[in-house]
Amino acid sequence: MFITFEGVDGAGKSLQARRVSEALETQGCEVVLTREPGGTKGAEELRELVLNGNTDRWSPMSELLIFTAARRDHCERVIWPALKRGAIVICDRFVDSTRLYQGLASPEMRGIVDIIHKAAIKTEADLTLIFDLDPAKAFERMNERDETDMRFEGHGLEFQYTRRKGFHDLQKTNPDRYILVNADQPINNVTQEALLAINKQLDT
Ligand code: Z5A
Repeated sequence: MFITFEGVDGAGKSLQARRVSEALETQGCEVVLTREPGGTKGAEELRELVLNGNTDRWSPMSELLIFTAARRDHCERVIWPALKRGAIVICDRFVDSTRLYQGLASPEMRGIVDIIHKAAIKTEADLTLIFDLDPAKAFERMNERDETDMRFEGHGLEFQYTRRKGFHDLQKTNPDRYILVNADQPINNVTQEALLAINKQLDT
């Protein structure tokens, strides 16, 4: 089963990905926890390239191609082999982030993201948990920690509201695959809500 965690910056995806993975391992599942951009040596190198530097360092199209190259390597070396042997893969961001970051750069880009994804990757998650939080609250949480990859944070709060709406719209297109998780709760409650959605899917 391929599960992706999505949401605006600072919604709690990475923390919940670790907690949910640990809980599923305790249930006896083999879990591969990974992230994007990254997950392999080459993709982590591309991550450095794309997340650092000035906001205008790459155009949306260049970014899309770098993220896709990183994703292809990640799928070939980690995600596809793990899914083939029956593991649960939990990936902290995947193509829906490309849809909601590079894809929102212009109406034309949104379609191009899907075309490139279909040509180079094809794989979609079986289940996508969208960690839903007011971007202003997420921003407060992020301010409390040390940040090194600042390029995307430079996009500002307004973009985060547009992305949050984009995630809501995506959820409506396929409510069986996309589940909204209320990220505005104590950490344990968020983990329980996420686990409930995953176990429901595992049982079907
Ligand atoms: N990107 C893209 O443009 N296109 C793509 O295709 C892909 C990605 C795949 C990756 O950065 C960037 O790449 C990202 C999109 C872009 N843009 N940014 N920025 P990243 O991996 O470094 O960052 P991120 O994915 O946005 O994750 P994040 O900023 O680390 O946020 P998070 O994982 O959602 O949150 P967290 O680190 O788990 O939690 C944030 C803080 O809140 C932390 O101190 C927690 O302890 C705290 N927290 C978490 N949950 C709670 C609750 N429930 N209550 C209180 N405090 C909490």
